[in-house]
Amino acid sequence: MAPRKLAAGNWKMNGTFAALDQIDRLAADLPTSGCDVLICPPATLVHAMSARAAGKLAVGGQDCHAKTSGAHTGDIAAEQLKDAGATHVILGHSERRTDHAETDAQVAAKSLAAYETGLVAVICVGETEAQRDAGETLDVISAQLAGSIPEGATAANTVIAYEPVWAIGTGRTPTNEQIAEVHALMRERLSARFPDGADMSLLYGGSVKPSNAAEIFATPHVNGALVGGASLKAADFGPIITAL
Ligand code: G2H
Repeated sequence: MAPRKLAAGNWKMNGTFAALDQIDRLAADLPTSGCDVLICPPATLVHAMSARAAGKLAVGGQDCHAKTSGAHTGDIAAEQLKDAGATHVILGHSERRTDHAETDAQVAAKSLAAYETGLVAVICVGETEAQRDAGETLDVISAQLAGSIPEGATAANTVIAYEPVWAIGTGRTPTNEQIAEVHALMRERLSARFPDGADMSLLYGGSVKPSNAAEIFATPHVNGALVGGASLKAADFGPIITAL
């Protein structure tokens, strides 16, 4: 099995019910090219979006707790996301790692909770600008992969997103050579550790937009994108999906 192509949108803390109009516009124009399309809205919109998307695209959460229930004010369980219609959940996004001090071990525990619930974990890794400048990128990515992906990961339950922290929401993107270097490392590490690691989908994320999507998608081992700002409007996300 070859890695599946995936165009994933991460709405972050953006969007109210009115934004679901974008889903209607996007769904009306989706290519039938065989790539999967996923949108991860704020938790408040997961249920309504999945009803509105009605099998045309997948809907996911942006985080889940490692536990199934309990006294965890403000958190959400994988089962609750699934109950609302989610099929995926983003885990270990750099904004979670920075704003909520999430560690690799916590990301791995959350990923296990996703697997046990039947959600696909979209596990994010990425270096800071200081780490890249210090020549530590490949070591950082290797350590994050080792620590954030639990045993039991398969090509069916796991997608990996490489998101350089310095490229997120900045309009800056790595060169194709830099993306290729990291994606080749990820493919090598995943293939060495998991029986079907060669088939796991690998996404690039960080300032993907219609004007750079095709070039990024032409990079070896890039099977799609995790798109933030440009996923909020169908007029931007649509061409990115088409480029894949
Ligand atoms: C990186 C990305 C989506 P943006 O966080 O995960 O956001 O495309 O806005 O850089």
